[in-house]
Amino acid sequence: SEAGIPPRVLEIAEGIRSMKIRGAGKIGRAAAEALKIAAEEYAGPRDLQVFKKYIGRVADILISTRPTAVSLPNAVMFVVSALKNAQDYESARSSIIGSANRFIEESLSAVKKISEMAARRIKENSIVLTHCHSSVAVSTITEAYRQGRVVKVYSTETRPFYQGRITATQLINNGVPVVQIPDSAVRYVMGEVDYVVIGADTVASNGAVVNKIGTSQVALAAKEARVRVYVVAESYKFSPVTLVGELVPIEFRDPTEVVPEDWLKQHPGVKVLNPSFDVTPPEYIDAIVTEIGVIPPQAAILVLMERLGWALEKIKQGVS
Ligand code: RUB
Repeated sequence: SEAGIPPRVLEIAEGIRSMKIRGAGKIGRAAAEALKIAAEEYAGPRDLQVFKKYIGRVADILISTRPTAVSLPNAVMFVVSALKNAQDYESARSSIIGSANRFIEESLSAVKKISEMAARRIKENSIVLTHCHSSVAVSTITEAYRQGRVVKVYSTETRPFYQGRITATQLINNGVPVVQIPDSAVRYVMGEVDYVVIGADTVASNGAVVNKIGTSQVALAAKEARVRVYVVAESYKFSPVTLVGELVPIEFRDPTEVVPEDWLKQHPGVKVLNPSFDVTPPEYIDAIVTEIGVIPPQAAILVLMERLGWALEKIKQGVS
């Protein structure tokens, strides 16, 4: 139930659900921010157990907004795990606020580190293709452009939600020459491209990358043309539960994102499928750049062990 939960917290949850807040990193940071606000604006009894239950409810509301990006449950688990050692209500409340701040800070510094590391892997005068809108990819490409490594960027429009327009706008505002192409033109331009740089919503323990629908098609065209594919992703986009065989849930969104409602009504026999993400197998990815280093996708398990040990402990104990 949403009773007693601050309106600003519910607003953030709704923002994630409606995609006003989108992109895996932003979603994770927004969830941490929501938990922080929830702790700050808590108005219930000053009782540890009651407060823990309340934070649990907020966590559930946030996690239920969108299913695919693991940055969301990872951010929530990171913040909430601060409750573990709290002896009383006061320390519980301040540890939620403290760990939310830490998540946000570390996330932003990871994005910066990754951009610097990934930019160095792009040779001078390169042409880069990116898909959807990834803040880490935009930041990497911008950094590489400033170092003279990128001369042109192909940005796919990314139907049906057109996140590619956000990418094109941000790149051009950063001074980066950008060419917007329809998704169907990816193979047509691939012969000219030197690198594909994309973000991730979730990285599985076998190195498979879940990202915006169409990413696997981009990777396929890149492999055919022998173009390198770099994934830029913070360690909290790695999914602990995939280690024990869980699949990454793929979000399906409303048909009206694909065709207008009127048209659907006029063509009642037509079914519409709108998967929001797809899976790119590790064989199609040359490297994943994380804040702890550049790894081949097959080494994803090392990132999980180094960074998400706390989550692995929980899995071992059978708690989710
Ligand atoms: C966004 C998307 C992005 C990743 C990474 O999907 O697939 O590539 O989330 O983004 P949606 P970032 O628009 O459906 O949220 O690098 O900003 O975390």
